[in-house]
Amino acid sequence: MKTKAAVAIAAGKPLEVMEVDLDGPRDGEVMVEIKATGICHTDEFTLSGADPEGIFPAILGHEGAGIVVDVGPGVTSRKKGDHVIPLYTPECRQCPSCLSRKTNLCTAIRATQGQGLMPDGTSRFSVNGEKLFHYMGCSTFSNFTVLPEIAVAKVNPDAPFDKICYIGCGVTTGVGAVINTAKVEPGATAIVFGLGGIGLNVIQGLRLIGADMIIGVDVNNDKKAWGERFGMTHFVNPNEVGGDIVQYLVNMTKRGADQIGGADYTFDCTGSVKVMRQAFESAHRGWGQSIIIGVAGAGQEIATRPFQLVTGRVWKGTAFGGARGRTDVPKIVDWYMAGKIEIDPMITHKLELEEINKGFDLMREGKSIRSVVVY
Ligand code: NAD
Ligand code: AHE
Ligand code: ZN
Repeated sequence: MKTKAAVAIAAGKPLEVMEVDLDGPRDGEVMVEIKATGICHTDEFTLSGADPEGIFPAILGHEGAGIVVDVGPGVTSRKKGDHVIPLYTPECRQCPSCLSRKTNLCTAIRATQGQGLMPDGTSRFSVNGEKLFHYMGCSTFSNFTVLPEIAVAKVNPDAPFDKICYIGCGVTTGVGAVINTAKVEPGATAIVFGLGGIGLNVIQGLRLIGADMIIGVDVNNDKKAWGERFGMTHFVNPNEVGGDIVQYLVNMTKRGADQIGGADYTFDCTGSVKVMRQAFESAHRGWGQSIIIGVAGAGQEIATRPFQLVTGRVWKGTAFGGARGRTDVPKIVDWYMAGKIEIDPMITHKLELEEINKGFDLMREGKSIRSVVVY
């Protein structure tokens, strides 16, 4: 069949909206009509050429919601008409990682997914006979896409697609980093570096869990009001502190008789390795945990003095907020429907597919929290 898609022809080039060919679902696969998709910074990361797994021409997008319109042979867990969210972190419940109960990083299809292919090693997308690659197993910048059934979460059919698409990455990543990865406890102190589409969801996750002091750090002063809107208690612009940002934050978080500063939990939501170090070193001596959420480009490395770890700080990372997609994503949709978490105010722009490059520009300029393309 034919479908409309925004194609990433090459790194650093604007997406091109065109009609492409899409083959039907094969064994264990479903076809989904994508109704809405968010634009995440990771799409920009890959489009920029910084992603070592970046492969072109490809159909990007990994933050979608839609309806199952066709199922391939052998599909048992999904049916036509199901409302679903595609999962770039699938949940097969059978691989050693799923069975370990220690991680959400299902390995069932990770190898082919990273090569831009379906699990059988082929692509369902082409244009004029030329293969187009899938992206993160999702390719939500296409009106119709094909996914393995283990990579779709079935969700409440009353939930609006143009909001819950954000649960396909940003919301789950931010809230999940707090709940699943850091396991923040009520009364904790936390510092969130980068108040974009991910950082604001970390902040609302911290509010949900009952953290006391929630410090937001961003180089863009417009983000102060955004952070406060979702529960941030203090804002710091590192360019305005007139000294070392780590020392400044450590002083801000001093408490107790020994007056040792540092936060119980810190989160990098920028993708800058320099900021990752600042976040780590702002964690409390003895127990502070720092969670890396941001994704950094090929060749970039993190550094710190080993002393920082010797003295009890813990450096962790998280993908998709540690969420097990088929199990956890429907619950997060229900939390949204019950008013426990907010999404609507973070969706600052709604676009048509033809305007998708404007969505990338708004993100690069720091003018959007989330742009959502509605098909
Ligand atoms: P975004 O562009 O919406 O937000 C980034 C924010 O960081 C902006 O507000 C920007 O002003 C701020 N910032 C930039 N440099 C800074 C600095 N030096 N100090 C403080 N703040 C700074 O991006 P996003 O969609 O929120 O994504 C954030 C990062 O998370 C990206 O690297 C993205 O690829 C990554 N990400 C990771 C996962 C995961 O599963 N680990 C999931 C989604 C996104
Ligand atoms: N391809 C990149 C890695 C990018 C990355 O870490 N992606 C996150 C999700 S970001 C969503 O916006 C992720 O899920 N990582 C786990 C995984 O298996 O990819 C690179 O650096 O090679
Ligand atoms: Zn994302």
